[in-house]
Amino acid sequence: MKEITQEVYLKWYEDMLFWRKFEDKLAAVYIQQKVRGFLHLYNGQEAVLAGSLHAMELGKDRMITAYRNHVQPIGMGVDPRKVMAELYGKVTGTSKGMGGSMHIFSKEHGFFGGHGIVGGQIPLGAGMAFADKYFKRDAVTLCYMGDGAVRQGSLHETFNLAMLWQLPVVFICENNGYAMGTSVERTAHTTDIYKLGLGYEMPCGAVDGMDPAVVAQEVYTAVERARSGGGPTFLEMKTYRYRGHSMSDAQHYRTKEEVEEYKKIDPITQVKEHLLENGFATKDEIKEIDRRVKSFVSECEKFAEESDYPPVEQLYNTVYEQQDYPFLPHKL
Ligand SMILES: Cc1ncc(C[n+]2csc(CCOP(=O)(O)OP(=O)(O)O)c2C)c(N)n1
Ligand SMILES: [Mg+2]
Repeated sequence: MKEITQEVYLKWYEDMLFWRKFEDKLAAVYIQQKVRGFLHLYNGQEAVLAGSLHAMELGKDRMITAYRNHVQPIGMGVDPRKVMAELYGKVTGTSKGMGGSMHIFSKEHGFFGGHGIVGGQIPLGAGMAFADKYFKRDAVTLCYMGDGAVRQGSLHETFNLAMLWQLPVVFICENNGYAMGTSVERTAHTTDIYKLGLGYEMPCGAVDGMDPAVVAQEVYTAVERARSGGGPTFLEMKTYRYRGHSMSDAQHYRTKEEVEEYKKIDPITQVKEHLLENGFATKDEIKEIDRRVKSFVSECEKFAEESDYPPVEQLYNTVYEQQDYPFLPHKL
């Protein structure tokens, strides 16, 4: 694996802080009703993404995830201003404002969404890996899912075929403890989620998902296994989300104390402490990064605010239409 140097830690700090503040801004503008529909935030889970990105080959490998999907495309190189504009429903967004929060997508950057059907991306991720193997492309797919999604039957169909065909895919469960308001303990006999891989003899294991260095190492091993023809891996990232499931979650299912406990192992704080303790950055240098992050988030907000809504003619551009069917409303 590429060495985890001072530069990597500095990048992790700046990236993770940017993702956190970007989403804090989204929460603020959501309350002002500038962003509408559902909004699921990733706050707390950032180390899973930061570590994974270090283990991947950007420009070649692919990523697919569920609806908690605003910062992953940014990590893969999509312009954050376009992501913010998409959330605002503006024409300058990644899908011309027609996708919104749950459907960020950029084929160019290898980011394949953005899926609102729980577990829907699991077979799709395997399908992407199948295509890469079939066309002999040297790419690996990282397919993310929640602890709730692993209870979908399609996971089992996918795991079976992924092993049978030795597909170049890494399945990553982000176990944040809850599926909406329901804890893993309330719904599952096997609470060690990684063990679901055992039934298929898929290499699997649990990982500290709050430390990007640990994530990077484990994901790298899995990615290299996939790339060298060794087939899939299933990793369970032990992580936590600080905010509710979505913006409309009153969070009656957990205590404030529980959330505070997890904040003690916050990935951004951990990386900041690593930077300071190892003399990789001074307090002033950290302040400078914080300032840069804040200003870039404001720039994204301004870009989204000042962009136009899509023209009304765009409404039907992405809708399937049978040419000889006369009863579409815009044709009446
Ligand atoms: C097939 C399907 N069933 C139910 C829902 C409603 N739903 C949306 S998110 C969610 C919980 C998923 O939890 P998890 O997989 O742990 O992901 P997290 O939100 O924690 O990231 C449910 C049940 C849905 N979107 N799709
Ligand atoms: Mg969950």
